[in-house]
Amino acid sequence: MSPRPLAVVTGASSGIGAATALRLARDGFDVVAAARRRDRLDALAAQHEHISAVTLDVTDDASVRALADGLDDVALLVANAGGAFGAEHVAVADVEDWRRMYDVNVLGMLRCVQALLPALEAGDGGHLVVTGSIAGHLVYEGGGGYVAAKHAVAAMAETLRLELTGRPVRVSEIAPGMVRTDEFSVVRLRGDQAAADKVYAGVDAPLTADDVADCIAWVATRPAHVNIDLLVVKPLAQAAPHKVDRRL
Ligand code: 8X3
Repeated sequence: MSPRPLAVVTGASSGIGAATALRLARDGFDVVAAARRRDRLDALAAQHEHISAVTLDVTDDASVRALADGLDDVALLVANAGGAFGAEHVAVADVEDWRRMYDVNVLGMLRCVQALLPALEAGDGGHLVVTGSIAGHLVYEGGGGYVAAKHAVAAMAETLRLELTGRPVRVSEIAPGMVRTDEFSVVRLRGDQAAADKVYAGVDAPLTADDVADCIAWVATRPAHVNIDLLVVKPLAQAAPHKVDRRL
């Protein structure tokens, strides 16, 4: 029996990352589920024999190097770690929030790509799938640092695709719109659960983490010569970040 291809998923302790790790394991990958919160990763790994947990902080060079050490043939890197901190207008935004968003979303992806690129190129080649956002392609009031960071993620994916031409590494971006997860909006809105609930108020069916995992799995399982550059996915109720059908 041929060995299962290896996938590394960052930000795998919750939401899209956790759903993607589970989906890829079910689809035939060996999955390294990497994130900061070890207890959650262990609970995820307990759900499937082909998921192993690795503690990872994408803002820490040494932590990313430790992840890459010993991984010499990676078929798929899902660079998913990220998040939004704050929803203030640019004029009053907190510089520290912007710094953190840039560090996690942009530099975190950069660190992981640099560390794992040799392993992605090894063997039959590899595939980098980055979790972007519609916020990487459109802007909206209050999007501020998150919009800026996700634009940088989209730009990095496109730049990498150019720079890796001729090398055996596909580069894809998944750009979801409204996804209801336990944490994304609560973290963005500084723990205010009521405000987070309002983001999805009256929306018939926001995307789920499983919906996005389904897109990632599809992109990752096309034939090796097929590169899906960008997959934008939104719920039926959402035409744009601020154009949402709400039945209130
Ligand atoms: C999250 C989508 O619309 O909140 O990545 O920016 S949005």
